[in-house]
Amino acid sequence: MKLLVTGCAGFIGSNFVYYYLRKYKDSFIVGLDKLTYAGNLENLSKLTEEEKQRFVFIRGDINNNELLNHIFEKYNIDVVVNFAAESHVDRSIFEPHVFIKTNVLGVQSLLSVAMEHWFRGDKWLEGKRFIQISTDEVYGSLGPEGYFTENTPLDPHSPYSASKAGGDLIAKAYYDTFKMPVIITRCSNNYGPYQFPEKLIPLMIWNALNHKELPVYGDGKNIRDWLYVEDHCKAIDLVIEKGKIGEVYNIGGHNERENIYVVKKIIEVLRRKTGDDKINEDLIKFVKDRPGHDRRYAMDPTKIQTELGWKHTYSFEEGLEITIDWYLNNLDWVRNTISGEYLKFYEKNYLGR
Ligand code: NAD
Ligand code: TDX
Repeated sequence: MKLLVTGCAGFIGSNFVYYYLRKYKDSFIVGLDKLTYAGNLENLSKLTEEEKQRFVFIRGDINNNELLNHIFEKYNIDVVVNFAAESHVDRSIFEPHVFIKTNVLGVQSLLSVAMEHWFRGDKWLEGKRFIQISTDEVYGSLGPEGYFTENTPLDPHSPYSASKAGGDLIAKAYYDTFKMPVIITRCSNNYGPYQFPEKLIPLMIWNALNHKELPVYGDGKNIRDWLYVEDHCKAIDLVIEKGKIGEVYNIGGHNERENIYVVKKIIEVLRRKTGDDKINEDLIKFVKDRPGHDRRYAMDPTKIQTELGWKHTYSFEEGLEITIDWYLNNLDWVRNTISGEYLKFYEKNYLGR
């Protein structure tokens, strides 16, 4: 099976490349990534020599149809897994246009090029799949009760979630109109190794280790439904194998936590692991709320559980322990990532190959 994994140098994309190459020894992945500030090839530096034989990296934009055509022609792609996106809500408030460009127009480019190569005569080639990786945020915000199901109407509030909803709708339109083999997955908040330290969990870990303020938006009682990234990768694997085309699958592990709980838990675990008493709750600072801040996300994953047999394996507290250990063991990675040094890794190891 030949996969095109876009956004392969980002957080979830890189975790997925490891997961898939290790599980399927006959698989081959073409990884495409623009290497924005969030894409870091150091994330893939743990591939073994054998795995590197089954992985090709191409630096490029999902909006570049010429490049996409070249990739489809050269590699005879079976499955597209589209992780490439601008992914941070706060950034979308300041520069929405790049979100629309990648998360909406980029999806359309990928769909149209895949269609050009997969639709022959009057039918689709066998076994092709286009997996659009989306998010619970497209459903908007919940009150204290209830869950998002696949039938919950889309009601995005941030430029990020609106752009993801736009990508979903154009992907759905390719199925509705052309019967393209598209599947959309919507996952809740991920956490784990290689997450860029702008997102809540790695940001709090890094700031706490450096005795810097821990900025909690609003009253800290917004709720997110946390999923360890490996559980997300397993779900995508199942969707590729058994998912029904034209369908949407919600992914979440019933791990709802208030933000303030998450921050206090990080402090507790970090202090225990480092023995550093300066890591304490005095570091918490309640700051101005994020504009349009969604109050609560919670996924109903019944469909993927009953139809595809998926189940999450890690509780939030288990996943957080593993994640904190990973960050403690990879402090240089964080330093490189936030200083921009990561591009040197690309220049040294990949340019001119
Ligand atoms: P990330 O920001 O860590 O990685 C995104 C990657 O896409 C980066 O490597 C970046 O360089 C690349 N990229 C950006 N624009 C590109 C373009 N135009 N062409 C090619 N590559 C480009 O994001 P992530 O957290 O790994 O998220 C991956 C996907 O999963 C996104 O589609 C996101 O919407 C979705 N998602 C994320 C979460 C989460 O909690 N992180 C939850 C649900 C869904
Ligand atoms: O400094 C902070 N303080 C704070 O209180 C940051 C960065 C965040 N927060 C809050 C905002 C959210 O309620 O923590 C929660 C989590 O924030 P983020 O890590 O920015 O994630 P979120 O906005 O929930 O979006 C994430 O999950 C869904 C990903 O970034 C998206 O890509 C994904 O689609």
